[in-house]
Formats: sequence, structure tokens, C-alpha cells
Amino acid sequence: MKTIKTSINLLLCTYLCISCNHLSNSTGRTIPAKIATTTIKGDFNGDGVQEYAWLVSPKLTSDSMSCEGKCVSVIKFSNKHIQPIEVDGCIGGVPVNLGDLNKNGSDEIGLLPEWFTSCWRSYLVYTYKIGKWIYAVPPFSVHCNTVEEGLPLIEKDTTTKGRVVIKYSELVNSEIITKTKSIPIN
Ligand SMILES: [Ca+2]
Ligand SMILES: [Ca+2]
Repeated sequence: MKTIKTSINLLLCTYLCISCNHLSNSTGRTIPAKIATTTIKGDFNGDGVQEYAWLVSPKLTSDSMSCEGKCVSVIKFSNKHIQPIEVDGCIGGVPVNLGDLNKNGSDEIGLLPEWFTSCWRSYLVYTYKIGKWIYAVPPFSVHCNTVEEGLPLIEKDTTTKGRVVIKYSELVNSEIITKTKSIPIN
């Protein structure tokens, strides 16, 4: 009975959130408030026009222990011509506008995918090239200790063109160490 009550409350809350409070974007479309809290703005396809992006999480089972279907999150865009990004093995997360890290005219997107367990994650950085999303740098391991030290996990290498500095985690003698290194960016 308690579960049913909770479910009804949840449903009601979701309905109220979606029906009462919308954020309008530049194209006049509305984004549900629940999603709007994690919506980012930027020029992600490099056409000179800003758009919105947000992540849609997969549905979880009632015990929140697994997904109903595949655990795939999708980053969607207010510009429907930009293909959504499917993130496998991800139950949530907040996309970050990293700015134009590779100087190709479009903003890169960073994502720390959420998962049920484990503090170890792979940080994902996407760049839009010729109508497709590719990794700007190979996904790199970060532990939540490193994340708690503060962002950014990736930034331009101001000393060398075409490179970025990443902050990542490594297990050294059973200790989690935060390291930084400069790597090329796509
Ligand atoms: Ca754009
Ligand atoms: Ca770029």
C-alpha cells in the first residue's frame, strides 16, 4: 500500500512539475521544468546559434536497482537537426558546456555518467564533427574523490595548441591519486 501511495505521489508531483513550470527556449519550444534544472545552453553544432541540451535518464525499476530496459541516457537538443547523444551504461548526470576546447567553432559537452554503485566513472567529452558526435578525447577514469576536489576535469592547455589538460584518478598502492596530464584533442 505504501509503495502504491508513494508511486501516486511521485506521479502527481511529476505531473504538477511538468504542467506548471516550463522554460521557454529561443525557438519558442518549451522544456519541462524537471529537465530544465539540468539544461545547458551553448552552440553545440557550431552554426552560430545557441541551443539547449539536456539529459533524459532511463526509467528505473520500482526498487531503483536496475533499469526498465537498457540503461541508456540520452542527451537531447532543442535544435532537432542535432542528433541526440546516446550514453550507454548511464542512469543520469548533468551535461556541462565545456566551451570550445578544440577551437572548431562549437562547444564541447562533458558528462560524468551516473551509475548505481561505484565511485569510479569514465568522464566523457563529446565534440560535434561533420554532423556526428565523437569523443573529443578518449574517456578517462575519475573517482568521486577527484570530482569532489572540484571541476574542471578538462581544460585547454594554454601552453600548447591542440591539447587539453585532463584531471584523472589512478589507484596507486591502494590509494586514489588525482593526476593531470596534457593530451591532444580531436
Ligand atoms: Ca548551434
Ligand atoms: Ca569545439
